[in-house]
Amino acid sequence: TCVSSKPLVLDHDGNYDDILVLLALLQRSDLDLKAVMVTPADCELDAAVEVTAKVLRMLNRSAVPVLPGRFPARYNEFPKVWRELATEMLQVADIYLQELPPLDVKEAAHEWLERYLEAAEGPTDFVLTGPVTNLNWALQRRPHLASKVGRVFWMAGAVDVDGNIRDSDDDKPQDSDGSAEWNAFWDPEGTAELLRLGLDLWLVPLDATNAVPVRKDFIQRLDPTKLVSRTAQQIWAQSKFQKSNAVYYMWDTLTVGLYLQPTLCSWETMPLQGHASGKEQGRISRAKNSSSGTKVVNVAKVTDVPAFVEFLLITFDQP
Ligand code: AGV
Ligand code: CA
Repeated sequence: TCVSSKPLVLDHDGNYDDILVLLALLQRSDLDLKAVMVTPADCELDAAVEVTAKVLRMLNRSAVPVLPGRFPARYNEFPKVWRELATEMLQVADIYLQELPPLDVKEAAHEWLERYLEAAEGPTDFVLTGPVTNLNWALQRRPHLASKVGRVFWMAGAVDVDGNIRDSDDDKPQDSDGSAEWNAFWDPEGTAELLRLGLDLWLVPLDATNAVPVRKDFIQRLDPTKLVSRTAQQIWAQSKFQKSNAVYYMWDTLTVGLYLQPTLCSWETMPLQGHASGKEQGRISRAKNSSSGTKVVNVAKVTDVPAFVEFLLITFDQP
């Protein structure tokens, strides 16, 4: 680890694009990945933890701790068919072939995080590609730890566009008006609380990710002679979404791309609020002004899609 490398924590929730985010971050020698937290939201936790540990093993980074999130869904469970996708990824050849000693994790993600931030000297960046429950828990309990938090890139919300919780076949989210995005919807109270903290928050909502559906030509351009590109290609090749009409977006991969290169899109700075309950629970919307306890956030708007796709391919192709 070189002196100038940036400390970073990833908190993901085990879906296809979450694992692609992990692959992308591990390609960067300028980052010091301190830990990977896995939130039990859009995944089966054990499978997602195992995929994470095997990817770290594959890229010779077994020393990076993998911490399971121990807060279950309070109200809004993700659809089962989506949560099963982490198990599918365990079948991907390059991941499957990794031998792992039995995972023996004693510490929960939120406990590790509190301990880590207490001990940290400088600020740590966060890339969050699932709900924000762990980070919010630590900061609600120990508000002074906010000074240890650097830039926070979070895939969540639908500010000026429709939400996506109705995209599931389940008719379960009935008590919702459909305005929320899933990562925010899973923990509406945590979402509302986090937005009030005034962090250096860079939000990547559906407003931006709607422009980046996963396309076949992108999958075909991944170079099968390079380990990480091949693994990414295998993940897409065996995925269920390829066989259905469902649209899968580069939600989380856009978020990591913008973390690594913020100039790939335009940003608008605005006061935002989260809706903690009722039909709008999980919704993230523009607030009238920043005086009513709402804080200003950088929100991703319009991405240079070809430049982003190039960037992602180059990142995955690094030897
Ligand atoms: O709402 C987007 C978030 C992202 O973090 N996740 C998937 C990404 O990892 C939830 C989600 C929305 N639609 C989905 C999702 C779908 N069709 N399949 C799986 N997950
Ligand atoms: Ca995710």
